[in-house]
Amino acid sequence: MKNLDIYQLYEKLSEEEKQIWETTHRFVEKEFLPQITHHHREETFPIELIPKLGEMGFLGPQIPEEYGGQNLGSRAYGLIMQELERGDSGLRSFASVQGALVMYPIWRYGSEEQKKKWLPLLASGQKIGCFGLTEPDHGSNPNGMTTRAQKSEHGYTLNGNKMWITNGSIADIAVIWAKLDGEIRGFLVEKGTPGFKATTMKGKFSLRASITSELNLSECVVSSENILPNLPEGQGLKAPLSCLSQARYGIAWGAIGSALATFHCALEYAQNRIQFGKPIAQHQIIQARLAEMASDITHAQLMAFQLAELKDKKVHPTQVSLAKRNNVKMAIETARSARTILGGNGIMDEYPIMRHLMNLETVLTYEGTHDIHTLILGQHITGLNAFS
Ligand code: TGC
Ligand code: FAD
Repeated sequence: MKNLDIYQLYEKLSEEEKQIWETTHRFVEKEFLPQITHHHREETFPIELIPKLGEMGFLGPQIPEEYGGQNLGSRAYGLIMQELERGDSGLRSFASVQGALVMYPIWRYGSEEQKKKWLPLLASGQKIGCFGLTEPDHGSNPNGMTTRAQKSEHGYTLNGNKMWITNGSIADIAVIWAKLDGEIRGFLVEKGTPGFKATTMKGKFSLRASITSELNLSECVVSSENILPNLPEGQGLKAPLSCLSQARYGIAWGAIGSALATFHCALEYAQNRIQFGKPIAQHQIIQARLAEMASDITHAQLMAFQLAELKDKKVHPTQVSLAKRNNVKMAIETARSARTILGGNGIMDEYPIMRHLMNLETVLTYEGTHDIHTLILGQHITGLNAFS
């Protein structure tokens, strides 16, 4: 397996972690990469691979075994995300949404019945989930959401619209965040519930191998058993934000995978492409680019390894923001530099670079934009809140 490990960080991995890392890598190489160009061109996701993703243990790996997970440590979880995103950000997104944004809230805030009913099915990939927080008019500021829940005779009636929802139109279950008497609560909305509609969004230049949808809830009635009950009163946005922390952590590792893909592609190309009578890798400016990439990737790896240790003990959301922000920026800059090294060939889908570069424009935006994470850090440093 190609890796970049100048600081010998991966030598710290346990045998189990190494095995998980290598197995994920092999799976992506053999089963996913041969199909990605087709799916990227067609704007489709390889849905037939979903049960396999479950079988391999990529869906909700940190969920306890009694609910179908593997109770893995944070470093093993990170390595899975790294290798999935080395394939494509859309593949990592699928696993992030299923594990961090659907299984995690059900596990953390759901009833025992909800956990027993949904978690094993989601872990095995027999059922697909989505997470509806963002709305057409409320992206960076989800607290302003206008989706409403009202207590009704048969349970709760939901009204509102969600936008940019990964897996929305292929999902069997949607975790919908809505305000009930002014308080943000989570609801499980099953596919086929009258008044619930999911429409696939087409025309994305980024994350093309991932399904993104709009959700419409119009007088949509869910039963009383479909509210996530274990969400302490007054938590407000804290509950959905706690899910985002799980997914942002995965992105911090995933971005390294994307950067490794573009770095190795550029390195191999530079070693073989002859200009002015020698491999371009022998020209100083190309070496400078490769050195910059290697240095930035190493920096990101150090952050991810340290963040994994913190996450297994106690991690603060700001620590997650720092790594998501840094590592995605690192990956997009690495991809841009790699694209330059390939010259004209860099824009062709015969190579993975342009696909990663386009994907990373989304990764830079979702789960909190780069600038929102800058302001989260700014607040931590100055003690002053730029959002209010
Ligand atoms: P604020 O007052 O800062 O926070 C409210 C309460 O929540 C606490 N908190 C968190 N808790 C857990 N995890 C986090 N990450 C947390 N961040 C904040 C906070 O301490 C506070 O608690 P308390 O006890 O003091 O009340 O809330 P705010 O309304 O000012 O919002 C701040 C802001 C802008 C940082 C937040 O709204 C934000 O993060 N916005 C970005 C929105 C976002 O990331 N959306 C993502 C949607 S999902 C998605 O993109 C999925 S992509 C699919 C894929 O991953 O593939
Ligand atoms: P806006 O919030 O309108 O931001 C526009 C610009 O203004 C950005 O540059 C932003 O940084 C800036 N800005 C906003 N507020 C401030 C401020 N206070 N100070 C300075 N600058 C500011 N959401 C889900 O809920 N579930 C999903 O599964 C999901 N999947 C997604 C998949 C894709 C492909 C994409 C593109 C998005 C997805 N999202 C999902 C939504 C994503 O989280 C939002 O796009 C993101 O939070 C930004 O919201 P917005 O697009 O409305 O941009």
